[in-house]
Formats: sequence, structure tokens, C-alpha cells
Amino acid sequence: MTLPSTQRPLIISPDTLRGSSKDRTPPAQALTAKWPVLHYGSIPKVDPHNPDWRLRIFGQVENEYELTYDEIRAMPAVDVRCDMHCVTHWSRLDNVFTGVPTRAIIERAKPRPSAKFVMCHSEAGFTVNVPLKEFITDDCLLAYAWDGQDITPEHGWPLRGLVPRLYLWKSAKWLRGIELRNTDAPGFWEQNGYHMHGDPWSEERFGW
Ligand SMILES: Nc1nc2c(c(=O)[nH]1)N[C@H]1C(S)=C(S)[C@@H](COP(=O)(O)O)O[C@H]1N2
Ligand SMILES: [Mo]
Repeated sequence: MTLPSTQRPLIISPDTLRGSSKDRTPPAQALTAKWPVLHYGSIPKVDPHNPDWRLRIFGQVENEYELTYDEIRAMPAVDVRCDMHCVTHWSRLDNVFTGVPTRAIIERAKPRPSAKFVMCHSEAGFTVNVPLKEFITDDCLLAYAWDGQDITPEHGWPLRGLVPRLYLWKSAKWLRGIELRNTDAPGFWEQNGYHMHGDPWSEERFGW
């Protein structure tokens, strides 16, 4: 589906303002024009209009709630221009994603003061951990479109997290739940040796 070109706010992810493309490329990364596909396992067949599909927000919050896919698509959306950095050494500059700001989703849940971390839960049990503060910066989305078109299934349709200041493995494809936690815990790739935080500028690739 092509998105109507009504005006949405455009958020510029700050790392895109570092200067030349060289300045914008973190250490030991190479630029690519293509968008590679990487994930563990097979691409899940997701029907977001199946009554079982819900996005669940739960954990250390006053107001646990669920959203249907139509409710998410009806929420105020923004565009984010950002660079993507994969731990496998490719970076892709100037991507425009469309979706709902994570901050709006999280605020509605009324996080308890104890909530400090997020665990994203995806289809087939995939998980990824992100500090709450870094999950709700302006450039973080629950994204459903890229370059004006629905994200393709291999890139995470119907809904993926987008945390552009961290390595791309922190951006969960096929998202189904957001858990707020008072303690950090390793997600899927972190249990397999990836870094708990994942800042591409300080090469937080592996190890804790
Ligand atoms: N659900 C899910 N999301 C995931 C992964 C995965 O295995 N499962 N892999 C992560 C990794 S390691 C990377 S590098 C990016 C790749 O996103 P892309 O295929 O859209 O480039 O997705 C991330 N999100
Ligand atoms: Mo990755």
C-alpha cells in the first residue's frame, strides 16, 4: 500500500547530521545502497487482521493495554530520516521510515518509576533489550513503512521496532509486545554474545 502523501512531521535522527557520508559512517562499517535482509529463522507469516494479532504493552506500567493493527495504523504517524548500521559491517544512509513514535505508545502505558528497560517481543519468541530512555527518543518508531511503502515481510512487516541510534539488531522485526522492566536482561542475540547496549559509534558489537 502506498501511503497518502499527507504531511506528517519529519524527524531527523541526529546521527544523520554528523557531516559527510564518511562522517556519518561508524568505525569499521561500509556503506551499501541495497538493504540486506538478516534474521534468525524463517520469515513468519503474519496476518495482523487475525483477531489473535495484538500489540501488547505490559510489565512495569500502571496501564497495561493492547492495540489492534488498525488502531496502530490510525494513530498519529511521523516520518523518521535515519541511518542504519548493522553489526555485520554494512550501513545504509538516509532511510525514511513511517510509523508511530514509541514515546506515544509507552506514555499511554504510564510507566512506573521502576521501569528502566524495554524488552521487545516478536513472533517466534525473538526478543531484544533496549534501555527505556533510548527506546523513546524522538527518532524511535514502531514502523510499518519504509520509503513510502509498507515494509516488506522480510524486513519486518506488519510492524517493526526502529531504534536508529543503536545497531540494527536492536530494531525488532515482526513486533508483538513491549515489556517494561526494572532490570536489564539479554534478548535473543545478546544471549548469543551480542552486546547488551549496541552503540555503533563505540563499536559495542559483542560481549557485555
Ligand atoms: N524478529 C527479529 N527481528 C530481528 C532479528 C531477528 O532475528 N528476528 N534480527 C536482527 C538483526 S541481527 C538485524 S541485523 C536486523 C536486520 O534487519 P533487516 O533484515 O531489515 O536489514 O534485524 C534485527 N531484528
Ligand atoms: Mo544482525
